[in-house]
Amino acid sequence: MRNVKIFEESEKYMPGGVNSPVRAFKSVGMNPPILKSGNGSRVVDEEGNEYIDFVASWGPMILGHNDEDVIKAIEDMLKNAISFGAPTEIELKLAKHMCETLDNIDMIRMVNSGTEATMSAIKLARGYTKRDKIIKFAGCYHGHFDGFLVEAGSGVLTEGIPGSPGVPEASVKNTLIAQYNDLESVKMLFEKEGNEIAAIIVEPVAGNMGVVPAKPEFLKGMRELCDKYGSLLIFDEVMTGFRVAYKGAQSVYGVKPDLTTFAKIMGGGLPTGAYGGRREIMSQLSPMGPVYQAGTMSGNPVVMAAGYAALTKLYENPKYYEHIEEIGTLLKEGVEEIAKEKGLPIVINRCGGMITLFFTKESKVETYEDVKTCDTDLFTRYFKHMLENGIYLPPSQFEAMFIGVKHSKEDIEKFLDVLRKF
Ligand code: KE4
Repeated sequence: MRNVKIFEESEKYMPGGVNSPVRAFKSVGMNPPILKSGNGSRVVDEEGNEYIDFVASWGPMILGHNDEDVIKAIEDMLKNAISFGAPTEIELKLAKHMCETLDNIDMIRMVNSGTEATMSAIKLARGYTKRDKIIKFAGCYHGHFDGFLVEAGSGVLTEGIPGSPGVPEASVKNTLIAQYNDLESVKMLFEKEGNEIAAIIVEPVAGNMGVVPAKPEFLKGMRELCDKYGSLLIFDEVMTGFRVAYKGAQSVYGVKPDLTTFAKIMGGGLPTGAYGGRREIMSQLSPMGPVYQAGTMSGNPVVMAAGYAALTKLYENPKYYEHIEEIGTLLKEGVEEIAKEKGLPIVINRCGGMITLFFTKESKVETYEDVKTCDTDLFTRYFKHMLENGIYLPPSQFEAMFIGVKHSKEDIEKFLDVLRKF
């Protein structure tokens, strides 16, 4: 009973026993396994139970746990450096690699989390346009920055919190809410106050209400609105970057954002984030320009070494994405077959290695309204059954599960067998 013993003691010293709310498994009403080790597609808890891991640290571990190249890069860097707070060559190598291998990044700034990336991108957009208002979408989550905690997704949606205490009205009065995949709802806001809108921030494939891919005309239409009103289009690719394709969702849709935010995969499993885009915008950032953003651990050499190892490995092995596409298709088709066979109300949305099984009677899930029709009690029963049978999933209907390079066809067959028993 080590899992319970450890978790109960954790609850004494850390609020909810965790350092990030979704990990507490509150929404599924159970104590979480305490994980001890990971290897490839597997994780093992403190009681020796092994699971096939479809959480992947909420996205970062696309190469699988204990990747030998990432580990070696970290070990080699540690021989010389942990942290200096000074320029290093390794941060240049990662920055240069991202600017050269991604399509719409002239310059990039490293930070320490996805939230830091998105809040900094918003500040930069406001500084560059000299406007205050931003548009975000109900059900999308861009981190815990005050200005975003309005009808957010992920843990805010999972916990059913309308916003969050501690966020003054002043912090959200400049945040306008539109509806995902509903271009009209965006157009209306621009017609009303377009010349005050600094930016739109959007998940080009939503992952935080569960996976809901954008309709192509939705993203294209927002690009045109931003061009018309002089606002910036920010793609939050914290989850989709290096996930739905190496070059992210923007390469899948062929829509060019002005700024892009990254995190998760780009750190190889260590804490990091970044934002980047057109030179004329990025050059507004201190010390080059007047917009101030800073960070003691930004560009940490050990983190940069891990990220550089991960991204170069992904870039040099395009067949990794073919593998993910192949087993992702296997999973989707298998789930649809079982749902039909057993009369299970499931809609499965997938984009690359990002997948969500929605427990809804609807025939499709394309909007936040569709998402809200889900039966979270049925999801909870599914979640518990899968966990008891060695399948480790995100403990929320409003999250994405992830498949990566080290997931095998056998892993997918096991998932489908356990689902069939459910
Ligand atoms: P972090 O600050 O948690 O590194 O990143 C915030 C963030 C920003 N943008 C998108 C699209 C994101 O998905 C996230 C964080 N994702 C959640 C999972 N849906 C992190 C899990 C957690 O909160 O523990």
